[in-house]
Amino acid sequence: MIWNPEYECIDRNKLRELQLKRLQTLIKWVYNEVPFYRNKLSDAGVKPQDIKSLEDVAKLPFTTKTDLRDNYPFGMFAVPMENVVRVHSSSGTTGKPIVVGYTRADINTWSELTARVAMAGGATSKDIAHVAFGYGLFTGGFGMHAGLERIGASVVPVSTGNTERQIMIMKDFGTTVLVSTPSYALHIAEVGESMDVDFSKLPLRVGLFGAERCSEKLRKEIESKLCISATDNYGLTEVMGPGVAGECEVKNGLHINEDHFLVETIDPETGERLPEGSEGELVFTTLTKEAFPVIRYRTRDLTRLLMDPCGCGRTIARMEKVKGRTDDMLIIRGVNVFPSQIESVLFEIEGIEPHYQIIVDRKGAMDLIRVLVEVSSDIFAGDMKELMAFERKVEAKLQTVLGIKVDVKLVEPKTLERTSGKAKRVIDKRDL
Ligand code: DLL
Repeated sequence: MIWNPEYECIDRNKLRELQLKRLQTLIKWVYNEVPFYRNKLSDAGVKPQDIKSLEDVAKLPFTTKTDLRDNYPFGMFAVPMENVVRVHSSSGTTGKPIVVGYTRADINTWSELTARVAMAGGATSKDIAHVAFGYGLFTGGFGMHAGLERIGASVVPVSTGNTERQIMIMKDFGTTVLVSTPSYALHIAEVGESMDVDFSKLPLRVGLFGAERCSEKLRKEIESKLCISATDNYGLTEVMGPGVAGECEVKNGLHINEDHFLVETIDPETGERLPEGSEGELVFTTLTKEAFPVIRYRTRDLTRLLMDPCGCGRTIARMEKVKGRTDDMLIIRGVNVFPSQIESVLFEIEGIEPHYQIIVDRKGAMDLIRVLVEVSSDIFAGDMKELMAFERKVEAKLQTVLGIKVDVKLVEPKTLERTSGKAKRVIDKRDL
């Protein structure tokens, strides 16, 4: 089902007209209201009246995470605080967090957009939706909550923690939709198994996942363990939170809410705009946000844009699943390694569980990379010689794909840390 066919299935020429009108209004607005943008535009020699076509967006300077940090906490807000009705923030591992604000109209737009992705993923007014994203400064809980409520689902705001209790609630309430990170959904499946819960007997049918990468393989694994159909949802605090893009039931890319966000992909090295279909860094310009608009925000997320029509009838563009982040990339002895490459090798090997951790360290001038990976209890129960042979096999596969030697250590099932939020897959001790 489509929540808002007028916009989700809009004629693309009409969409471009709408985007241009909104972009022009936005640039005038930030030029007048946000000193940071006025200075940036002036430095680039751009005046609001220079934006005559959508392509002119390329004349605008990029905004980066550092810009947002430098203006911590409220320096980039485009409205007075009295018009801000909500504040969220992204945690970030180092330095100050990013703080974003929403006006009443922004909150209204946000729930419209999370309503769209929730419905695209299969949720309806008849559902009982269990939201296991954190409610707090993180945008996941409140963001998805509002959209689900808007479509008329019965929302259960469970938030994070106490997995056994969450499973009890799911059983007792007859939950039909689970909203969480994919890694937490997997953890729910695991804990459920240990509690002898038969998910095929529960009414649970849909998973709305997001906030971290979920490979096709992992999706299938969760779908089969929880007996559901799962979709991938993408968003980021700086641009809004969840609701930026989400998969429909065709599951061939995430539909971007283009009437509210102008999307581009760029070469992360040169900043050049890439043609449609080339893989690059996603860049967003918000077209309707009032309190915290961003102009050409560099997400550091890598993917490609798909413009061809989708079987679901939506005309808005899609992005492929995020492949990784530019700042995810590890440089190990001069070789570029993406954690997603390691994951895809591991997940192809029979007997490996979808739980791993990559540890990078340095000994003298030498980078060392070690992958801890859980294996099925059958394999772990085997004799030492077999285990070591299995380790060597995984190491050889990784070396073929990555071109460097990786040290693999198999660990017992359920020993790596589980999280109710985003999984932490990489520990880079070289930064400490
Ligand atoms: O994760 C917002 C969100 C909440 C999206 C709930 C979907 C569902 P941040 O905490 O600011 O916001 O993190 C944003 O997480 O730049 C990506 O690197 C990553 N990310 C988010 N969704 C996906 C996804 C929320 N579906 C950062 N696939 C982004 C891969 C994702 N990465």
